[in-house]
Amino acid sequence: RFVVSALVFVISCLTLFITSAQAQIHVIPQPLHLTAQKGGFILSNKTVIGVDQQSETVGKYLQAYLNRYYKLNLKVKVYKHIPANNAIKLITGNNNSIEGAYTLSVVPGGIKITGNGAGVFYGVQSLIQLLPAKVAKPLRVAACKIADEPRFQWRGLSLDVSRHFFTVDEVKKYIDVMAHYKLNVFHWHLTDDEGWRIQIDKYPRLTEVGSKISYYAKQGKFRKLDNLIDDGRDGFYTKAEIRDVIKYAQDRFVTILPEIEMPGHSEAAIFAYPELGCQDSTGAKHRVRMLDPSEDTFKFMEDVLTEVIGLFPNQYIHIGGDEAEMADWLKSPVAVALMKKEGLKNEKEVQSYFVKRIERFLVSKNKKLVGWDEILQGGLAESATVMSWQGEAGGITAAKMHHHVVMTPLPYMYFDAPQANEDLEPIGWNPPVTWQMVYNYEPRSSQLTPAEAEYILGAQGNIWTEKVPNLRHLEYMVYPRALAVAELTWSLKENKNISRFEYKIKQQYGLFKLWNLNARLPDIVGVD
Ligand code: TNX
Repeated sequence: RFVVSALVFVISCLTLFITSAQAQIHVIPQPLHLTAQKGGFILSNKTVIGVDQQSETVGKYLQAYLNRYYKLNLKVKVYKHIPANNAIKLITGNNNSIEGAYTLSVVPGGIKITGNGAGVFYGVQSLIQLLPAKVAKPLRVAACKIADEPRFQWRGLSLDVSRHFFTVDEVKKYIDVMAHYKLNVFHWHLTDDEGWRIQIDKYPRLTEVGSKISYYAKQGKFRKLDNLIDDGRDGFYTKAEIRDVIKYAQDRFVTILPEIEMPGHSEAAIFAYPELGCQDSTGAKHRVRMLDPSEDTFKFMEDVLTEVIGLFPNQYIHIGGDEAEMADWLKSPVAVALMKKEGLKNEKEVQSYFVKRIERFLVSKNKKLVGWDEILQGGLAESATVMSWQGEAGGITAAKMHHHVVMTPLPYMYFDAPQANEDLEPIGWNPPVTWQMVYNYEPRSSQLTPAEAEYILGAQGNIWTEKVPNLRHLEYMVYPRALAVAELTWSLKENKNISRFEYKIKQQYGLFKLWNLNARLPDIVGVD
């Protein structure tokens, strides 16, 4: 009996040892190659962060992170002039040309990260996940080797700041967490019926009036906002604030995709400039959400987009295009005259004309147009990228037409949906979307040939904030589902494993606490 008990004891010790070793080398999203090794590296105030010219910003980012969360004061120095030992070296350049690829090696003597572009930054993100989630002494990082690269170039997350406004600091925290999980496109939904959120110099009423919809609704001067919880939240970003957020995102290798909605979802803009709204033959406003396809509207949109382009350096601009109440145009003399002049057969062709004209304008400014899948109706603009939200059909059609596609289908990628049985969760739109449903989603549909599937740039989680009144609630809705988006867009299909992922998200709670992130706990809690 003694032998048996001794054996059981040895086996449990071994299991404990193996699992605790494993517990420290989990990373979200799952790296391409990850091997645990013996031993570990102890980080202290004597550790030096070694950088080159290109990796200096990332070095300073790591320095600030270690100071903020672990109260460490590390020096950043040029790596060629530092001792071989007790250093974290951030080296620009390796032989993997995929944007974001990196290597990370942790040995008892030190840490080395190599990569091009965002690669060094992503190596640092993996390192951050290897650190203990609590301020501990010694601060030990388990030895390992990682060689990693992303599967998709578009790893997105949206935020609707129209239905409820979110402050610059809140947006920065959102971007911070995205970057921790190697998400790289922040889709900023800046305008909608319930609020215009971006300063435009040429049209000051957009912010003077259009950003205060909740106020006007309370005054009885705007319709009742009964589709919004807490009646919305007013506010807007000045240009200086937008530039600040863009720089902040750039330092974290996050590209911002700004969205300016047209021709529907434009009630706030029309409230500020009523002459842009769709009018019937009596001149009365027929519907308040639709822009008329008038020359004044095109001039307005081109002016607005010119200022937006002046702010955002990235190549893509999102022009909305969803849920336009196109039938309204059939009662508008302006639209009817346009149909006659341009030989447009129906309202869908008017929408197509509208989007194509805006596309030509964006292309003339060296930008690429992104729109929701409704822009397929009536004929797709020549170089448009389609965001497929009403299921996958629009995206599949667009990919077959050799257009780029971002998959954001409602049944898997909508984080305004509750995360489980609706009775137990905060009120949301649509049937529940569990993190498991998100995790199992495959952006490259089997209906596409391998060549067509190449047009799928990636996928994105979307959150609409009609029912999301504040940051705590937002974080609850977005996490952990956004971590599933990170893994399905970054990691190879063959490298996904849902039970390991469940273990990993539980393991992240230490970090969530450290970051003060209000993520939803899955039903089995208890992993530290
Ligand atoms: C549809 S998704 C919309 C949003 C709403 C959302 C609610 C999309 C392109 N348009 O304006 O907020 O449904 O789930």
